[in-house]
Amino acid sequence: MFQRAIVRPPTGNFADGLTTADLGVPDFAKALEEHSRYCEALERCGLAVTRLSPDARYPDATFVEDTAILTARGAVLTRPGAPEREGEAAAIEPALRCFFPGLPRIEPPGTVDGGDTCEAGSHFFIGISARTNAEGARQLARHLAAWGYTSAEVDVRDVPGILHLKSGIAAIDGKRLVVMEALAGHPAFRDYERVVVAPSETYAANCVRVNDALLVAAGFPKFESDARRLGLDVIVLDMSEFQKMDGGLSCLSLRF
Ligand code: CIR
Repeated sequence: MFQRAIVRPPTGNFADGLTTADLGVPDFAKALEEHSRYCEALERCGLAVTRLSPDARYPDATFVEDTAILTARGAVLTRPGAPEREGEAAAIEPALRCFFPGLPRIEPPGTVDGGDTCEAGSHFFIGISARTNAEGARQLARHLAAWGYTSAEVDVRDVPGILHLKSGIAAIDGKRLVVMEALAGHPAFRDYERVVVAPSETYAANCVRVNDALLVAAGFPKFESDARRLGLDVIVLDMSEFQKMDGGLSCLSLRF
């Protein structure tokens, strides 16, 4: 069960962040509104939400998930792979140390974005992407192994349309995954029950299990109807402004 989440509302220069989506310029007021609904949803799931101050030095800093990997047994500070975002890890470190005093970090030349890790029970999938390199993945796997977690790498560099591994998969629990169609046949996922997300709805694959609920993005009717059969409380959230900046539901919080 998650008890807490850390979030950082978007800053006024949020639109200056990195993006490959061709969906237009995000509306800041609407992004704030969507972020606040997102925090309310986490609270509805029973989490105490720590809201950090917006950080204008880093337009992408609202995507806090990329700065750390938090587990029930320990946490790792990442080294985000985009040079523009590297400083975000140091910016969030003091807040994380309040909860995780022992906080090893990914060291150069390793890079890891939190969006490339997916925890399914006591197993982690670690994506190799444009942001997470092989050295970063190895360092992370070593930390996880020391805490008794197994892990497997999944190379997503040739999978079109996704930034991070978790742009294309989500864990419902230790046995069930949500997987975009292009990754559904990957050998790493062979032993899991899979809810396959149609190519027209790939963005919906980035859903988030929070205690008894599943947070899903609005606007993806087929996936939403599949999600409603999973036996969870489905909470639908408008993510339009974050999608314009390549961000999804998981990126907006660190849950622990
Ligand atoms: C970036 O390109 O880094 C941000 N604009 C979006 C990061 C999304 N993070 C995530 O999926 N974990």
